[in-house]
Amino acid sequence: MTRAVLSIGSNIGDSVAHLQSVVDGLGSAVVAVSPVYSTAPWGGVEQQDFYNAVVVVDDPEADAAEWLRRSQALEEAADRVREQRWGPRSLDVDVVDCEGVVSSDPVLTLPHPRAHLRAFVLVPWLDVEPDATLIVDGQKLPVAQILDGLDRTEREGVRTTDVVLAR
Ligand code: PH2
Ligand code: MG
Ligand code: MG
Repeated sequence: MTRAVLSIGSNIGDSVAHLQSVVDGLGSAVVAVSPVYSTAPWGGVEQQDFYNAVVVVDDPEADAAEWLRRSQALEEAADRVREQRWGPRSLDVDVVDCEGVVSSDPVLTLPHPRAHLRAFVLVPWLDVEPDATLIVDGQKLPVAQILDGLDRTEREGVRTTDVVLAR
């Protein structure tokens, strides 16, 4: 297993710098970086909007556990603040998908159990992988179809920005 789709987000501190630190930290493993979106907070906690993007990575040396390890190391390097579930954070790096692997391991559930509900994940993912698929309740579905099925308010909460992450 080598290829993974990572969702990155931040709404505390210098969010653009935090997102950029992921691209920089993953280095030559980075295959694609989506545009950066400004997104309404998901999950019911009142807080600032997030910046979100998706990064696709590929490294023959890395399995899913290794992508989780690298993601957590990047969060720690950004002085991750996370006091509340679905609350504000300086940097969140989530493994969304790893070559379609399905795992209910509580340490790393794959695919990400809420990715299919979140326009802030699906919209940037489609930018870099228009034919992406995601397994939802055991069914492999086109990400574009999943996004179409979300509430309009959820989709409209994801807005384009001028921010570009440097490769
Ligand atoms: N992350 C959360 C909770 N809510 N909302 C948006 N828009 N973007 C996020 O990255 C996000 C969120 C906790 O992981
Ligand atoms: Mg998250
Ligand atoms: Mg997370």
